Amino acid sequence: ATELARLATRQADDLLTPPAPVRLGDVVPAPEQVTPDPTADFLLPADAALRVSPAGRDVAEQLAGWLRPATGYPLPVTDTAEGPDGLLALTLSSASAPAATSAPGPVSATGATRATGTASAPGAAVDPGAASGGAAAGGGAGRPGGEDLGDEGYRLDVTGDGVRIVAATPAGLFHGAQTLRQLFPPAIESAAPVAERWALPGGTVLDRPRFPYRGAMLDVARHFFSVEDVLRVVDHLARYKLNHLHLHLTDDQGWRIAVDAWPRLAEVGGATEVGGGPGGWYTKADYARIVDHAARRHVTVVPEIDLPGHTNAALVAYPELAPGKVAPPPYTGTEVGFSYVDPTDERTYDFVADVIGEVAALTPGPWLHLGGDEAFKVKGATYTGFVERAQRIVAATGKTVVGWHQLAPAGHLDGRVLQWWGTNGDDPETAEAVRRGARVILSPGNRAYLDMKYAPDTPIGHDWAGLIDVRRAYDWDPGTHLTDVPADAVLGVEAPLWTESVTTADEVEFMLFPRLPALAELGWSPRSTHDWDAFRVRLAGHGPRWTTAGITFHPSPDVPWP
Ligand code: TNX
Repeated sequence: ATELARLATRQADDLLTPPAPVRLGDVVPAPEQVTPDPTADFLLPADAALRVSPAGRDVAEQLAGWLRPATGYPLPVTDTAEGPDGLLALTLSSASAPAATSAPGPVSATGATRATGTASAPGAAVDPGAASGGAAAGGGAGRPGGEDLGDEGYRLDVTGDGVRIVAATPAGLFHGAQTLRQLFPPAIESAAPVAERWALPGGTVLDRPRFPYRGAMLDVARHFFSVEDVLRVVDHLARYKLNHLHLHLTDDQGWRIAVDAWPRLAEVGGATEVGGGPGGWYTKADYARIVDHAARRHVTVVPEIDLPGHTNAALVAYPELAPGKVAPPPYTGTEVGFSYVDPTDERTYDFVADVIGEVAALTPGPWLHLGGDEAFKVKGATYTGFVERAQRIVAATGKTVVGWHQLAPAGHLDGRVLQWWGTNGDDPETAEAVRRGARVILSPGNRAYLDMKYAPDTPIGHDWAGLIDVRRAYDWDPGTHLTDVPADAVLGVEAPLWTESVTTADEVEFMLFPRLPALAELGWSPRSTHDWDAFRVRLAGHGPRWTTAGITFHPSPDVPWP
């Protein structure tokens, strides 16, 4: 009789238990496949532990780190070898690994590995030339339960008995852990313990990215941002499964990275910024901190050295690089297109080789960005000749060239990537470069530019490419945006934040949120999930998370915030 009574109370409890407040389908970016099971909600108990296979340990530690402050639970992380599955199990399954990238290690930008036959720098073993953008990256050998999770995908199961994340790689586990984080009530973002039912919605999420390259750019040249500010931006990218941070390290107003062979670049060229502020620059140790923090979050740093234009700060430091060999005055305004390094002097190519060599050595990722934009005073064959030499210098370091789409007319080089920032998708020059083998990253100025104002009254930002509120940032398709550029030539998307008018970390966040999650969804989610009406509602649920986390955002009228 007591046993019966106990069962009856338990059933009554189950009936009275409110469902988890977040629905399984509320995730941003939208997962490939969501199968809710409302009978299988899970309530995190105070004594829950995370069980993880050794290669997933770091991801489990990060997940526990996100959950401990608000829950106040200890959430110990233990090895799967030490006992049965815990309530939160993170498992790397080599059976779900893509053909060649099952080994844990630096996140690959592409998901495919092949022998290049050319000398590769350590850490550049993954050949971006093998990427097949568009389609889910990764060869796909094993398929547990018919699933090919690729090198960034994961499967998340929430049942009444616990939570399980399975992936083929630490990157996949990490993305799964970010999804799980979003399924907790928004109070999970609190830095201090909160009394809350930590309920998760039951069901299964099966998820993989649409494009292998999903990124944002931070211009640290127009205004300098501290290492701490940059690390915070990395964390924001990682929340939304973006996997590249492009750092615009050099421009007219400042040179931000130490170069041993040319020390005045940073010491002199780094001392200015837009508006006359103090500027600043990263030591190699500073830069390594950014790269390491990003790598732990499965974000690859893409350094940009902008050449041959946007170089006034370098010319101030080394007049020998300037046409006419006369140092220009330091520049703290916001015009573009007036400066360039002397393309007719061999010394310039020594400079390029030294800088590119040192920056490549700081870069575990496969990419090196050469800029190439708005070099209005270096024209025709002089421009393409300079770019072709610079491209070869990059290739000699084992890195793959990325550049703004102005690089298009220069000779093709294996694997090179053009970052398209135009505002009219009819661009025959870029389409022709693609026919010769180039791939593209899409950053349309009138869709993806995070320095554009949201509305006429936005206090900072530009409007030369138009106003971009959330709907405009969301409603386009990277796969079909450029005329005569097929989806399989699209490596991915990137949202650049130029900082002529952006001076503080709060202002960076204000310009990122909520447009960055919109771009993240374009890069990650299958096109079949694209739906503005559904997206704006899902996005709305993130407002309270940002508020709780202390993230500044633009309360866009496009979004029905709660
Ligand atoms: C154009 S986009 C630039 C930048 C400016 C930006 C301002 C591109 C490759 N070059 O130098 O900061 O416009 O929106």
